[in-house]
Amino acid sequence: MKIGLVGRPQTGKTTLFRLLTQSRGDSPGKGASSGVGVMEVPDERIRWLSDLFKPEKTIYARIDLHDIQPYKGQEFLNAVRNMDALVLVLGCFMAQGDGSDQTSMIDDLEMEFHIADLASVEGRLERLASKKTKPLGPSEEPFLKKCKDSLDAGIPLRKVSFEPHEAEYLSNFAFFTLKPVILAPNVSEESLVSKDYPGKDYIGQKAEEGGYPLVIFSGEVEEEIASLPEPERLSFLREYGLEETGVSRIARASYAALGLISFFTVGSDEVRAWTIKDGTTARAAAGKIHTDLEKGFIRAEVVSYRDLRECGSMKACRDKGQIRLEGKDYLVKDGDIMTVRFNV
Ligand SMILES: Nc1nc2c(ncn2[C@@H]2O[C@H](COP(=O)(O)OP(=O)(O)OP(=O)(O)O)[C@@H](O)[C@H]2O)c(=O)[nH]1
Ligand SMILES: [Mg+2]
Repeated sequence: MKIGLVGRPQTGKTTLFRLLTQSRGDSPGKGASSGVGVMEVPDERIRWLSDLFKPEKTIYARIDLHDIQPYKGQEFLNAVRNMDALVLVLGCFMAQGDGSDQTSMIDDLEMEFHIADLASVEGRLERLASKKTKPLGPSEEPFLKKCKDSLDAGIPLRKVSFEPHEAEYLSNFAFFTLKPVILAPNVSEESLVSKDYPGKDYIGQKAEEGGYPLVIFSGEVEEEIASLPEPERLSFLREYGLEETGVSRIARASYAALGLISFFTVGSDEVRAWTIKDGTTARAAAGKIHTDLEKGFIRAEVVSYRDLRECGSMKACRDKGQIRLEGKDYLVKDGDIMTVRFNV
Protein backbone atom coordinates (compact mmCIF):
# COMPACT_ATOMS: atom_id res chain seq x y z
CA MET A 1 0.00 0.00 0.00
CA LYS A 2 1.29 3.39 -0.99
CA ILE A 3 0.23 6.83 0.10
CA GLY A 4 1.26 9.97 -1.76
CA LEU A 5 1.63 13.39 -0.21
CA VAL A 6 0.55 15.98 -2.75
CA GLY A 7 -0.11 19.72 -2.85
CA ARG A 8 1.12 23.02 -4.19
CA PRO A 9 4.76 24.03 -3.69
CA GLN A 10 5.81 25.18 -0.22
CA THR A 11 2.71 23.93 1.55
CA GLY A 12 4.54 21.67 4.01
CA LYS A 13 4.57 18.30 2.18
CA THR A 14 8.18 17.51 2.96
CA THR A 15 7.76 18.72 6.53
CA LEU A 16 4.86 16.30 6.93
CA PHE A 17 6.78 13.54 5.14
CA ARG A 18 9.66 13.90 7.56
CA LEU A 19 7.32 13.88 10.54
CA LEU A 20 5.40 10.83 9.34
CA THR A 21 8.52 8.85 8.50
CA GLN A 22 10.55 10.28 11.37
CA SER A 23 13.19 10.83 8.72
CA ARG A 24 13.40 7.19 7.70
CA GLY A 25 13.82 7.18 3.96
CA ASP A 26 15.41 9.77 1.76
CA SER A 27 13.67 13.07 1.63
CA PRO A 28 14.41 15.20 -1.40
CA GLY A 29 15.75 18.69 -1.14
CA LYS A 30 13.93 21.57 -2.80
CA GLY A 31 13.24 20.78 -6.42
CA ALA A 32 14.55 17.22 -6.11
CA SER A 33 12.64 14.14 -7.30
CA SER A 34 10.06 12.33 -5.17
CA GLY A 35 11.12 10.98 -1.80
CA VAL A 36 10.09 7.56 -0.54
CA GLY A 37 9.85 6.42 3.05
CA VAL A 38 7.96 4.22 5.46
CA MET A 39 5.46 5.49 7.97
CA GLU A 40 4.47 3.68 11.13
CA VAL A 41 0.79 3.81 11.99
CA PRO A 42 0.57 4.89 15.63
CA ASP A 43 -1.61 2.52 17.62
CA GLU A 44 -2.36 2.87 21.30
CA ARG A 45 -3.26 -0.83 21.40
CA ILE A 46 0.23 -1.91 20.33
CA ARG A 47 1.71 0.30 23.00
CA TRP A 48 -0.48 -1.31 25.65
CA LEU A 49 0.24 -4.86 24.42
CA SER A 50 3.92 -4.07 24.43
CA ASP A 51 3.67 -2.96 28.08
CA LEU A 52 1.90 -6.21 28.92
CA PHE A 53 4.16 -8.66 27.09
CA LYS A 54 7.43 -6.73 27.34
CA PRO A 55 8.65 -8.23 24.07
CA GLU A 56 12.11 -7.91 22.60
CA LYS A 57 10.60 -6.25 19.53
CA THR A 58 7.51 -4.11 19.00
CA ILE A 59 6.40 -3.65 15.42
CA TYR A 60 3.73 -1.21 14.30
CA ALA A 61 1.79 -1.36 11.05
CA ARG A 62 3.75 0.26 8.22
CA ILE A 63 2.74 1.98 5.01
CA ASP A 64 4.92 3.28 2.19
CA LEU A 65 4.85 7.03 1.87
CA HIS A 66 5.81 9.10 -1.18
CA ASP A 67 6.63 12.80 -1.09
CA ILE A 68 5.41 13.88 -4.51
CA GLN A 69 6.86 16.93 -6.18
CA PRO A 70 4.78 17.67 -9.30
CA TYR A 71 1.36 19.06 -8.50
CA LYS A 72 -0.28 19.43 -11.90
CA GLY A 73 -0.28 18.16 -15.47
CA GLN A 74 0.78 14.82 -16.88
CA GLU A 75 3.83 14.63 -14.64
CA PHE A 76 1.57 14.87 -11.60
CA LEU A 77 -0.83 12.23 -12.95
CA ASN A 78 2.06 9.86 -13.65
CA ALA A 79 3.43 10.37 -10.15
CA VAL A 80 0.14 9.60 -8.40
CA ARG A 81 -1.21 6.89 -10.72
CA ASN A 82 0.12 4.05 -8.58
CA MET A 83 -0.74 5.57 -5.23
CA ASP A 84 -3.50 3.82 -3.28
CA ALA A 85 -4.51 7.03 -1.51
CA LEU A 86 -3.45 10.68 -1.42
CA VAL A 87 -3.02 13.19 1.34
CA LEU A 88 -3.59 16.65 -0.10
CA VAL A 89 -1.62 19.17 1.95
CA LEU A 90 -3.14 22.65 1.84
CA GLY A 91 -0.84 25.47 2.93
CA CYS A 92 -3.38 27.36 4.99
CA PHE A 93 -0.70 28.69 7.37
CA MET A 94 0.46 31.14 4.73
CA ALA A 95 -2.83 31.89 3.00
CA GLN A 96 -4.63 35.16 3.52
CA GLY A 97 -8.35 35.90 3.68
CA ASP A 98 -10.41 33.15 2.10
CA GLY A 99 -7.28 31.13 1.24
CA SER A 100 -8.54 30.77 -2.32
CA ASP A 101 -5.07 30.01 -3.63
CA GLN A 102 -5.09 26.84 -1.53
CA THR A 103 -8.73 25.92 -1.87
CA SER A 104 -8.49 26.11 -5.66
CA MET A 105 -5.99 23.25 -5.44
CA ILE A 106 -8.89 20.94 -4.51
CA ASP A 107 -10.85 22.04 -7.57
CA ASP A 108 -7.81 21.70 -9.82
CA LEU A 109 -7.10 18.19 -8.60
CA GLU A 110 -10.72 17.10 -9.00
CA MET A 111 -10.79 18.56 -12.49
CA GLU A 112 -7.55 16.89 -13.59
CA PHE A 113 -8.63 13.52 -12.23
CA HIS A 114 -12.01 13.84 -13.89
CA ILE A 115 -10.62 14.69 -17.30
CA ALA A 116 -7.97 11.96 -17.11
CA ASP A 117 -10.55 9.26 -16.26
CA LEU A 118 -12.92 10.43 -18.93
CA ALA A 119 -10.09 10.32 -21.47
CA SER A 120 -9.15 6.75 -20.56
CA VAL A 121 -12.77 5.56 -20.65
CA GLU A 122 -13.43 7.22 -24.00
CA GLY A 123 -10.13 6.00 -25.43
CA ARG A 124 -10.88 2.44 -24.41
CA LEU A 125 -14.45 2.63 -25.79
CA GLU A 126 -13.12 3.89 -29.11
CA ARG A 127 -10.58 1.09 -29.38
CA LEU A 128 -13.28 -1.46 -28.60
CA ALA A 129 -15.65 0.11 -31.15
CA SER A 130 -13.00 0.04 -33.88
CA LYS A 131 -12.21 -3.59 -32.94
CA LYS A 132 -8.56 -2.66 -32.43
CA THR A 133 -8.66 -4.61 -29.21
CA LYS A 134 -10.73 -7.37 -27.62
CA PRO A 135 -12.94 -6.64 -24.62
CA LEU A 136 -11.78 -8.02 -21.27
CA GLY A 137 -15.17 -9.69 -20.96
CA PRO A 138 -18.76 -9.54 -22.17
CA SER A 139 -19.74 -6.73 -19.84
CA GLU A 140 -16.71 -4.51 -20.26
CA GLU A 141 -18.47 -2.21 -22.68
CA PRO A 142 -21.57 -1.63 -20.53
CA PHE A 143 -19.22 -1.12 -17.59
CA LEU A 144 -17.29 1.56 -19.48
CA LYS A 145 -20.52 3.26 -20.58
CA LYS A 146 -21.66 3.38 -17.00
CA CYS A 147 -18.33 5.01 -16.04
CA LYS A 148 -18.66 7.49 -18.88
CA ASP A 149 -22.24 8.40 -17.96
CA SER A 150 -21.24 9.06 -14.36
CA LEU A 151 -18.22 11.14 -15.34
CA ASP A 152 -20.28 13.07 -17.90
CA ALA A 153 -22.73 13.86 -15.11
CA GLY A 154 -19.84 15.14 -12.96
CA ILE A 155 -19.85 12.17 -10.58
CA PRO A 156 -16.44 10.76 -9.55
CA LEU A 157 -16.18 6.96 -9.83
CA ARG A 158 -15.60 6.81 -6.08
CA LYS A 159 -19.28 7.63 -5.68
CA VAL A 160 -20.61 5.08 -8.16
CA SER A 161 -21.75 1.72 -6.85
CA PHE A 162 -20.59 -1.10 -9.05
CA GLU A 163 -22.04 -4.61 -9.19
CA PRO A 164 -19.50 -7.35 -8.39
CA HIS A 165 -19.23 -8.30 -12.08
CA GLU A 166 -18.49 -4.66 -12.96
CA ALA A 167 -16.13 -4.10 -10.07
CA GLU A 168 -13.91 -6.85 -11.50
CA TYR A 169 -12.93 -4.54 -14.35
CA LEU A 170 -11.93 -1.67 -12.08
CA SER A 171 -8.50 -3.10 -11.31
CA ASN A 172 -7.65 -3.00 -15.03
CA PHE A 173 -7.90 0.78 -15.06
CA ALA A 174 -5.98 2.94 -12.61
CA PHE A 175 -8.84 5.42 -12.32
CA PHE A 176 -7.95 8.63 -10.54
CA THR A 177 -11.42 9.52 -9.30
CA LEU A 178 -11.47 6.24 -7.38
CA LYS A 179 -8.57 7.22 -5.16
CA PRO A 180 -9.32 8.13 -1.58
CA VAL A 181 -8.11 11.67 -0.88
CA ILE A 182 -7.55 13.06 2.60
CA LEU A 183 -7.63 16.83 2.94
CA ALA A 184 -4.92 18.04 5.29
CA PRO A 185 -4.90 21.81 5.86
CA ASN A 186 -1.54 22.83 7.32
CA VAL A 187 -2.53 25.69 9.63
CA SER A 188 -0.70 28.19 11.82
CA GLU A 189 -0.28 27.77 15.55
CA GLU A 190 -2.98 30.40 16.20
CA SER A 191 -5.40 28.58 13.91
CA LEU A 192 -4.78 25.33 15.72
CA VAL A 193 -6.03 27.02 18.89
CA SER A 194 -8.87 29.08 17.38
CA LYS A 195 -9.91 26.24 15.03
CA ASP A 196 -10.33 28.88 12.35
CA TYR A 197 -8.10 29.15 9.29
CA PRO A 198 -8.15 30.71 5.81
CA GLY A 199 -10.39 28.71 3.50
CA LYS A 200 -12.05 26.76 6.33
CA ASP A 201 -15.63 27.10 5.05
CA TYR A 202 -14.77 26.11 1.52
CA ILE A 203 -12.57 23.20 2.55
CA GLY A 204 -15.25 21.97 4.96
CA GLN A 205 -17.85 22.13 2.23
CA LYS A 206 -15.58 20.27 -0.20
CA ALA A 207 -14.87 17.58 2.38
CA GLU A 208 -18.57 17.02 2.83
CA GLU A 209 -19.49 17.03 -0.86
CA GLY A 210 -16.56 14.87 -1.91
CA GLY A 211 -16.66 12.56 1.11
CA TYR A 212 -13.02 13.41 1.88
CA PRO A 213 -11.75 12.85 5.41
CA LEU A 214 -10.49 16.19 6.78
CA VAL A 215 -7.54 16.33 9.17
CA ILE A 216 -6.13 19.66 10.32
CA PHE A 217 -2.53 19.87 11.47
CA SER A 218 0.20 22.42 11.99
CA GLY A 219 3.59 21.50 10.59
CA GLU A 220 5.21 24.07 12.84
CA VAL A 221 3.61 22.75 16.03
CA GLU A 222 4.17 19.12 15.04
CA GLU A 223 7.88 19.80 14.62
CA GLU A 224 8.01 21.28 18.10
CA ILE A 225 6.21 18.25 19.53
CA ALA A 226 8.54 15.86 17.73
CA SER A 227 11.53 17.61 19.29
CA LEU A 228 10.19 17.05 22.84
CA PRO A 229 10.97 13.98 24.90
CA GLU A 230 8.09 11.48 24.72
CA PRO A 231 6.68 12.02 28.26
CA GLU A 232 6.22 15.77 27.69
CA ARG A 233 4.34 15.44 24.42
CA LEU A 234 0.87 14.76 25.77
CA SER A 235 0.82 17.70 28.15
CA PHE A 236 2.06 19.95 25.33
CA LEU A 237 -0.74 18.68 23.08
CA ARG A 238 -3.33 19.29 25.78
CA GLU A 239 -2.34 22.95 25.84
CA TYR A 240 -3.83 23.05 22.34
CA GLY A 241 -6.85 21.07 23.46
CA LEU A 242 -5.64 18.01 21.53
CA GLU A 243 -5.28 14.39 22.61
CA GLU A 244 -3.30 13.16 19.64
CA THR A 245 -0.75 14.64 17.24
CA GLY A 246 -1.83 15.65 13.73
CA VAL A 247 0.73 13.25 12.35
CA SER A 248 -0.90 10.42 14.20
CA ARG A 249 -4.38 11.47 13.04
CA ILE A 250 -3.22 11.68 9.43
CA ALA A 251 -1.58 8.25 9.62
CA ARG A 252 -4.73 6.67 11.02
CA ALA A 253 -7.04 8.47 8.57
CA SER A 254 -4.94 7.14 5.68
CA TYR A 255 -5.09 3.62 7.05
CA ALA A 256 -8.88 3.83 7.34
CA ALA A 257 -9.27 5.41 3.89
CA LEU A 258 -7.45 2.41 2.43
CA GLY A 259 -9.94 0.05 4.08
CA LEU A 260 -7.16 -1.49 6.14
CA ILE A 261 -7.41 -3.06 9.57
CA SER A 262 -4.85 -4.59 11.93
CA PHE A 263 -4.66 -7.86 13.72
CA PHE A 264 -2.00 -8.57 16.30
CA THR A 265 0.37 -11.33 17.26
CA VAL A 266 1.80 -11.25 20.77
CA GLY A 267 4.53 -12.98 22.73
CA SER A 268 7.71 -12.39 24.67
CA ASP A 269 9.74 -12.21 21.45
CA GLU A 270 7.51 -9.86 19.50
CA VAL A 271 4.33 -7.80 19.66
CA ARG A 272 3.31 -6.97 16.14
CA ALA A 273 0.54 -5.37 14.10
CA TRP A 274 -0.27 -6.97 10.74
CA THR A 275 -2.08 -5.11 8.01
CA ILE A 276 -4.96 -6.70 6.13
CA LYS A 277 -7.91 -5.53 4.06
CA ASP A 278 -11.19 -5.52 5.93
CA GLY A 279 -12.91 -8.80 5.02
CA THR A 280 -9.81 -11.06 5.02
CA THR A 281 -10.23 -14.67 6.21
CA ALA A 282 -8.22 -16.17 9.07
CA ARG A 283 -6.37 -18.43 6.66
CA ALA A 284 -5.36 -15.59 4.32
CA ALA A 285 -4.41 -13.46 7.33
CA ALA A 286 -2.19 -16.31 8.59
CA GLY A 287 -0.48 -16.21 5.20
CA LYS A 288 0.62 -12.64 5.93
CA ILE A 289 2.69 -13.99 8.80
CA HIS A 290 4.16 -16.91 6.87
CA THR A 291 3.10 -19.00 3.86
CA ASP A 292 3.49 -22.18 5.98
CA LEU A 293 0.81 -20.88 8.32
CA GLU A 294 -1.58 -20.47 5.41
CA LYS A 295 -0.77 -23.84 3.81
CA GLY A 296 -0.90 -25.83 7.03
CA PHE A 297 -3.63 -23.79 8.71
CA ILE A 298 -5.61 -25.80 11.27
CA ARG A 299 -7.32 -23.12 13.34
CA ALA A 300 -6.77 -19.77 14.95
CA GLU A 301 -7.09 -18.93 18.62
CA VAL A 302 -8.55 -15.46 18.76
CA VAL A 303 -9.20 -12.95 21.50
CA SER A 304 -10.20 -9.37 20.85
CA TYR A 305 -7.95 -6.59 22.09
CA ARG A 306 -10.87 -5.19 24.07
CA ASP A 307 -11.44 -8.48 25.92
CA LEU A 308 -7.76 -8.85 26.71
CA ARG A 309 -7.62 -5.30 27.97
CA GLU A 310 -10.63 -5.98 30.21
CA CYS A 311 -9.30 -9.29 31.55
CA GLY A 312 -5.76 -7.99 32.02
CA SER A 313 -3.90 -11.13 30.96
CA MET A 314 -4.07 -14.03 28.52
CA LYS A 315 -4.50 -16.41 31.43
CA ALA A 316 -7.50 -14.48 32.75
CA CYS A 317 -9.00 -14.51 29.22
CA ARG A 318 -8.51 -18.27 29.04
CA ASP A 319 -10.10 -18.79 32.46
CA LYS A 320 -13.10 -16.72 31.41
CA GLY A 321 -13.44 -18.59 28.11
CA GLN A 322 -12.74 -15.44 26.09
CA ILE A 323 -10.34 -17.17 23.72
CA ARG A 324 -12.26 -18.42 20.70
CA LEU A 325 -11.32 -21.15 18.26
CA GLU A 326 -11.93 -19.98 14.71
CA GLY A 327 -11.72 -21.86 11.42
CA LYS A 328 -10.14 -20.87 8.11
CA ASP A 329 -13.15 -18.89 6.86
CA TYR A 330 -13.47 -16.68 9.92
CA LEU A 331 -13.33 -13.00 8.93
CA VAL A 332 -10.64 -11.35 10.99
CA LYS A 333 -11.74 -8.22 12.88
CA ASP A 334 -9.77 -5.09 13.61
CA GLY A 335 -7.99 -5.62 16.93
CA ASP A 336 -8.08 -9.43 16.94
CA ILE A 337 -5.14 -11.06 18.66
CA MET A 338 -4.40 -14.31 16.83
CA THR A 339 -2.38 -17.43 17.47
CA VAL A 340 -2.36 -19.68 14.44
CA ARG A 341 -2.22 -23.46 14.90
CA PHE A 342 -0.76 -25.11 11.85
CA ASN A 343 0.81 -28.30 10.61
CA VAL A 344 3.27 -28.67 7.73
N1 LIG B 1 4.90 28.91 9.54
C1 LIG B 1 4.86 27.68 9.11
N2 LIG B 1 5.76 27.30 8.21
C2 LIG B 1 5.71 26.03 7.75
C3 LIG B 1 4.73 25.10 8.20
N3 LIG B 1 4.92 23.94 7.56
C4 LIG B 1 5.97 24.14 6.72
N4 LIG B 1 6.45 25.39 6.84
C5 LIG B 1 7.59 26.00 6.14
O1 LIG B 1 7.25 26.13 4.78
C6 LIG B 1 8.38 25.87 3.96
C7 LIG B 1 8.06 24.77 2.99
O2 LIG B 1 7.91 23.56 3.69
P1 LIG B 1 8.14 22.18 2.96
O3 LIG B 1 7.74 21.13 3.93
O4 LIG B 1 9.48 22.09 2.35
O5 LIG B 1 7.03 22.32 1.84
P2 LIG B 1 6.88 21.48 0.49
O6 LIG B 1 5.44 21.44 0.20
O7 LIG B 1 7.58 20.18 0.61
O8 LIG B 1 7.64 22.42 -0.54
P3 LIG B 1 8.15 22.03 -2.01
O9 LIG B 1 8.75 20.65 -1.93
O10 LIG B 1 9.13 23.07 -2.35
O11 LIG B 1 6.93 22.06 -2.86
C8 LIG B 1 9.53 25.51 4.88
O12 LIG B 1 10.32 26.65 5.06
C9 LIG B 1 8.83 25.12 6.18
O13 LIG B 1 9.62 25.37 7.29
C10 LIG B 1 3.78 25.57 9.17
O14 LIG B 1 2.90 24.84 9.64
N5 LIG B 1 3.89 26.86 9.58
MG1 LIG C 1 9.01 19.23 -0.65
